[in-house]
Amino acid sequence: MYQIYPHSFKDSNGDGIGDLPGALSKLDYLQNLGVDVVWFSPLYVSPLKDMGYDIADYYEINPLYGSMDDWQKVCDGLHERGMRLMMDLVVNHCSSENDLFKDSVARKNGKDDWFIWRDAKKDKDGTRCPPNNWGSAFSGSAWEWSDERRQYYLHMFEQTQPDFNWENVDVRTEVHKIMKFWMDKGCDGFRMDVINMISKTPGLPDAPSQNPGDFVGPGQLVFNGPHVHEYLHELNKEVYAKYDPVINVGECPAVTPDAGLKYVARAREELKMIFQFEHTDIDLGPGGKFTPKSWKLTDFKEIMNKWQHVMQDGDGWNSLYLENHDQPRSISRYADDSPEFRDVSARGLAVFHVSLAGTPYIYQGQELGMTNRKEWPLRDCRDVETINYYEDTIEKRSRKTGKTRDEIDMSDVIDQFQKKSRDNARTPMHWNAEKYAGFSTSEPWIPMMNDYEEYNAANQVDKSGSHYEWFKAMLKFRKDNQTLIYGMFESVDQENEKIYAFTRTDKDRKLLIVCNFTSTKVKWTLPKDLSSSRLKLLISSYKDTTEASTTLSLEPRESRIYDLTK
Ligand code: TEU
Ligand code: CA
Repeated sequence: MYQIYPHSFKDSNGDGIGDLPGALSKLDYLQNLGVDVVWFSPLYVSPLKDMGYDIADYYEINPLYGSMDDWQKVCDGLHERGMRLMMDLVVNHCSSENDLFKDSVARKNGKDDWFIWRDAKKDKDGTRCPPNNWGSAFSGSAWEWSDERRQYYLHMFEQTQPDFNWENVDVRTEVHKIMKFWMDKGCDGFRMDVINMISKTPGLPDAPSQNPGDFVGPGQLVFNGPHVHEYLHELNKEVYAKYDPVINVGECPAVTPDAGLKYVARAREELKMIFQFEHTDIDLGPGGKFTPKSWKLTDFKEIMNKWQHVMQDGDGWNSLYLENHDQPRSISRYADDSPEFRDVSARGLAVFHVSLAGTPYIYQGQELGMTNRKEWPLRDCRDVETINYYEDTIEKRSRKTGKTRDEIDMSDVIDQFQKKSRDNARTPMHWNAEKYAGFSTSEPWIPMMNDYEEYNAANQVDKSGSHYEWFKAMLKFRKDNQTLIYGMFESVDQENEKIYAFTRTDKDRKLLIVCNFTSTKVKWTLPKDLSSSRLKLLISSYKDTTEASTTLSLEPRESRIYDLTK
């Protein structure tokens, strides 16, 4: 799977914003890489408060990206090349500019009950306040007052992203209709945004809170709610089951492996895959993603290995992602983006990524070895989550200390933006070494990385030893070695803090994958139960290794695959 973030992929008309004709011109690039399915982040009409995850019209393409005709050309172009198209479906919420919401505000056209409306509460002084203490994912209360309707509506994300009331069967029927509309045109399935948030805890009770008066994330009060499986089973029956074959993946923050399996276990007929968040929440600090938390390799292994086991034991299937449009770049987060180790990190991670059980998802630029930007001063930030967090934090600090904005030290926050901001993934794709990296002929909507002259597609496609060619080779290796697709996963030496090793076994072969997750050389001795096997080296992310003994000397960030059978 390959994810395109349309705003930043390829601009065709020089307005600094990626678009569908741009994407159309790059389909050969994707086919050549070995991609089977392309997932587009939202393309629909949107005011772009949350970059298209706020949909104003589910049945039209955003004119910034082109026309329905352009969409059809991309869809057909993918099919002609043997690839499929996965759209992004954002139906936990829409944009407040959507007519569905406007009608609901006005209590018109039977839409009264399509969103989650509640009367105000009154505090001690009789001042109007929100119905509960839930905080939105993008700072502040999760409730917004409508003067017109004289009620609050729930928005788990930005205030212009009202949550649908899925308990209303008309809402669910409308979602089915939207899906069929696109699938009838040739779309092959959907990545379903925060789909485990569609059923909220009845009564919408307050979340437990240390500081009364603060807004707090409601956690399990909004995730994996009492009706979520019923709604997804119904959706499967009404839509997916009528089209064959289909693809889908549900985005599910805050799921444990056991809860996650319930969405994808084959017999339950809900979804094919989910995106879980445990490995991306690994560095989530006590105050949320912009507060730091250190982690050890064994923490990472524990998470990844748990998911591997739960899915294979429970007849489910994993999605495998290390980065996406919401996450920092994987080299910067899980490996080492310093000049010396960046390239070996990219190569080593690619081997790791394709060797786990599940479907690998590549995010645009990952195949070129793109990293986080080195700094994100506030003026460069574009993401609503990032900007709101800054404003919320500076305001809280100012209230607490009585200092003015200029006097407040925000360097810790700016430092965290460099590590975690979603803008890291959203810098324009690097196509060549020309100005604006061949992404556009005019200044892009978001600052470029400054390393594009070296890290770009023109430098890499068909250039032996490049990241693109390495990724391509790894995807091919995976397809040529079915053991990596269907083989059973087993962890090896799980307590090791430097080496991530595991085996994949089917009836014909046993493969051993060994990844050095440090930037130093590491010697690793095979555990006893494996040491009697004969090792045949199949892959090393370094050029000249031939080593095949029971004690291995791994180079910094090196990954290898051995055949243990022959
Ligand atoms: O993301 C859901 C989600 O959990 C993220 O918002 C997460 O809280 C945040 O990105 C962590 O930094 C999906 C989309 O992928 C995201 O782009 C949207 O902003 C969000 O839903 C709302 O639609
Ligand atoms: Ca454009």
